[in-house]
Amino acid sequence: MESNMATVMDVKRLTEKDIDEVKEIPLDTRFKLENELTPIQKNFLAVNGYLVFDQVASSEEVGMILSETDRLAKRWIDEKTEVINGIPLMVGVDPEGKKLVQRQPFNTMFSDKMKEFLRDTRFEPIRRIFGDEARVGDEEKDGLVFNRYINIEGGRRPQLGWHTDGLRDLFYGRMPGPMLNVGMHFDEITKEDGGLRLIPGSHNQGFFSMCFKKAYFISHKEDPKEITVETKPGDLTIHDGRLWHRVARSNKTGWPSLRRTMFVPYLTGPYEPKNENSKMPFYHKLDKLIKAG
Ligand SMILES: O=C(O)CCC(=O)C(=O)O
Ligand SMILES: [Fe+2]
Repeated sequence: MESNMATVMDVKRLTEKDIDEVKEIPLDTRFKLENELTPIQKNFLAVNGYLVFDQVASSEEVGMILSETDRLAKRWIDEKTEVINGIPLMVGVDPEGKKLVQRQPFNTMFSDKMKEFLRDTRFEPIRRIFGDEARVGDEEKDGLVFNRYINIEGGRRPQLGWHTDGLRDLFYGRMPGPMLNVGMHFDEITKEDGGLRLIPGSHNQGFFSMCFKKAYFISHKEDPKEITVETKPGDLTIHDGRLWHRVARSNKTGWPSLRRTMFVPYLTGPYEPKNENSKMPFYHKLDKLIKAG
């Protein structure tokens, strides 16, 4: 097996025949997660920059995560917590006017059940995509983040503008380090529900277009090359940290527009854990200034 992420994700490692084979596969394919990623799945990831796996978590596990993340959100609102390990909680309102945590970081550091779930052997093939030295980054960057999007008048976060998750590294003037963002989805989402839009293959770009292709977080414009990722509760998605994506606003309003996801990075390179003394990173200050989403 390949030993590092740069090799696995590099489309240059594929032959023309491999690439032609991938181009035959529909972009909305829902793959099955097994003990090992198949060569086709690895090639699809290298060419397109993402994979969608059909229902990797059971309905009991989906229920457990929703109740654990609700418990944490309630606790943080009751305790008036604003920042966790240097990362701000994003708090908006729900359709009844109550506080709604729309983005909460580091969930597994406060929930043993979620921590155990994240380390289940079924996720090992994803970790091993980059070789045995790769790790789940749930104590680094923003940890395991849980998101709640809702479309209501004056809402804080009905959508999220175009971005790549490697933005943080770009601030330091370097190409982002290898990163795979692994997501779980908790609602039945079709195109009219908004949801994840991504541009297949856009991870295979240079530093320049990663910096300037679109206005980070400000642009919400539909792209002719974008695809919609439709999901069912328990689906797992993975995408390269360099892939351009956004979250579109739902056509519905109020509770029917609720969309919940969670994301955690898988990383290689130096281990950089966060704790309660961690400083707020510059990109989160900027995020507040430009009112991302
Ligand atoms: O909710 C999603 O599907 C994507 C969220 C996202 O792209 C992000 O938080 O960086
Ligand atoms: Fe993202």
